[in-house]
Amino acid sequence: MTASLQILAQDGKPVRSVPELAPERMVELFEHMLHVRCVDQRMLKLQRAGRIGFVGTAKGLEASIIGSAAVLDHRDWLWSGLREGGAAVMRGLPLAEYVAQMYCNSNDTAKGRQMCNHFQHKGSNYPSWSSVIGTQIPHGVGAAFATKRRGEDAVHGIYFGDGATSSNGFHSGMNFAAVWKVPAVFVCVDNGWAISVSSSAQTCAESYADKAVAYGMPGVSVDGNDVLACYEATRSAAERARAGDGPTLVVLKTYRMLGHSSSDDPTRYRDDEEVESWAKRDPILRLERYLTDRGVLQKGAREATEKRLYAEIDAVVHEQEAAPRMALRTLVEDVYAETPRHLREQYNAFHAVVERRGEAEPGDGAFPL
Ligand SMILES: Cc1ncc(C[n+]2csc(CCOP(=O)(O)OP(=O)(O)O)c2C)c(N)n1
Ligand SMILES: [Mg+2]
Repeated sequence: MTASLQILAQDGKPVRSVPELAPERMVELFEHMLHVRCVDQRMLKLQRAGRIGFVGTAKGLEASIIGSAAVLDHRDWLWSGLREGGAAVMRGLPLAEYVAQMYCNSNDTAKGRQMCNHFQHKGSNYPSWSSVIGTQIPHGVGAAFATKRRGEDAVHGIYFGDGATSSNGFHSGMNFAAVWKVPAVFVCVDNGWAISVSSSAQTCAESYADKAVAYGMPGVSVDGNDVLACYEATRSAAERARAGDGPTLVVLKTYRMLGHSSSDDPTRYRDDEEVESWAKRDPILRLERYLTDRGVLQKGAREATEKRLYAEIDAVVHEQEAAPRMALRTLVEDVYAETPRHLREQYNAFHAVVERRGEAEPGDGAFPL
């Protein structure tokens, strides 16, 4: 069985050599992790207040998401599972677009066609989420194969959860990736649960990393609450992929601190003691301790950063909440070069209902038939 890589113990003390990262870079990682947590916290409040429809948080997973994605550069691609929106923000997805997607307003680049909390960003090679579990795995492998055939040097970070390892996409993706030796890093964020199915009930294998052996690629297990270990394991996997040596499976063992989503009540299927034991392994606190011990972070730095982040996030939220909603006509206007009669008729019938309910806005008017 593969031993789990750890660099920092929970008290912040290194247990092996620390990756060569400038102190400023470590502070950046710390701030990105805090950003993920602050954004989640705000989104959850907005959802509870009925201002947005749905949220799935990454609380507890910040080290896994930020530490691994920090390795990918601007050439690279990030194929998301369900919780890497914060990594996309770190890689260039503007927070305004992130929040617009939450509101499905007129600034939403998915044009309100996606469920909220499903992001995409062309500028940073971040394809649209699919919450059909595991489908991004063969998509990412296909794109990585294209990269290889074109002789380009991008690496594809393909993310998925523990639950997704039971999907057909996992098997076919892993198999093709190894056979074709594509430049991919498979990042399995094992967060303990797939909705109400515990990670230990998901597989009979001793470790998720062991699954790599059957496909003929290396598999590594990592302490997913240790941002430096996540960084180091993904860095060497990405280096291997870029050198043309093929894919690696990196398994980040962490814990989903909150429910599966804002629609879930985890107290129905898991014990408080389990959650409390993971609260003691908080990934942000671990890096904070390390950086404080080294004198890189001063006392009170975290509070000051949180204050600044919340102010920035709130400003974006206010701006996006005030933005107009996506025009209703876009429902039928994007499909054909000219909207055909049957779609115009359907739209007009829909518009009549909206008007009757007093919810029509200027510009929503019926099509001439
Ligand atoms: C093909 C498919 N089956 C079932 C679902 C319902 N579903 C949504 S999320 C989820 C669990 C995913 O668990 P995991 O892969 O561990 O990701 P996590 O939510 O923990 O990040 C399931 C079963 C789905 N979206 N797609
Ligand atoms: Mg999971």
